[in-house]
Amino acid sequence: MPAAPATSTLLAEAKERFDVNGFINFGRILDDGELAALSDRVDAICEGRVAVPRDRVKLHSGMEWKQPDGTYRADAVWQLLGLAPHDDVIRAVCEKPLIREVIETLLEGPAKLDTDQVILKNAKHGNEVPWHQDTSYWGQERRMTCWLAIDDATPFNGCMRMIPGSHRKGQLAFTPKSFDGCPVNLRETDGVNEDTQVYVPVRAGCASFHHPLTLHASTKNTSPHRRRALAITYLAL
Ligand SMILES: O=C(O)CCC(=O)C(=O)O
Repeated sequence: MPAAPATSTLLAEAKERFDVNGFINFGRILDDGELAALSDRVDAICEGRVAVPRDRVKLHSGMEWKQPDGTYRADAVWQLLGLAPHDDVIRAVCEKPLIREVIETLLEGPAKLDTDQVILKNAKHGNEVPWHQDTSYWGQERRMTCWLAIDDATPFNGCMRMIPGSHRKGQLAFTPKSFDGCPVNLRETDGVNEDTQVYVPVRAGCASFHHPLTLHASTKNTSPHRRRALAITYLAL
């Protein structure tokens, strides 16, 4: 299925919903061919068939990537960090004009590609991501994230949860927190009330966009279906 053209009406409606909620489920970004190319490239990197700098491939703690027989264990990988400068397929997706157009509409001005990460929740063992605001990692610069699903993301395999309107609360207190299997300390916002949370399922090839102050989280993947997403962040110029 092709991505719909971003008409000015579509973008204006997206901006209106975004300003109220702090996120939008935008719809289709990649056509079927682009999605298949991205999915295959992520598999090829995780399976060691396409080389990228080793320090960009992040592993679950306690798991080895390269096995004694020389093969790679793809499900040891939980994150591919900052691959746009190193991989043409990932870079082409990150620089897709439709993504820039939506982001520049939401930010109300020009922006440049800042970071990219593929976050993998492998079947039955993907990590939990605690409630957080992206500003607790980055500070208050004006950024926008496009969260592009590579597989269908559902409440069963760890889609994002968000708290509508939380982007208007400013920076909230947070605490570093470690999780089983996750080798880095994540930051958890203190005392989040989940009563108004919504699940944000996203079909493969589609994307949500979120404000850096929006409270969001995702649960573990306890399902047999993997959940991979490419989170692309632009910085306002
Ligand atoms: O993919 C996830 O589960 C979390 C992603 C996230 O926190 C983000 O893109 O800011």
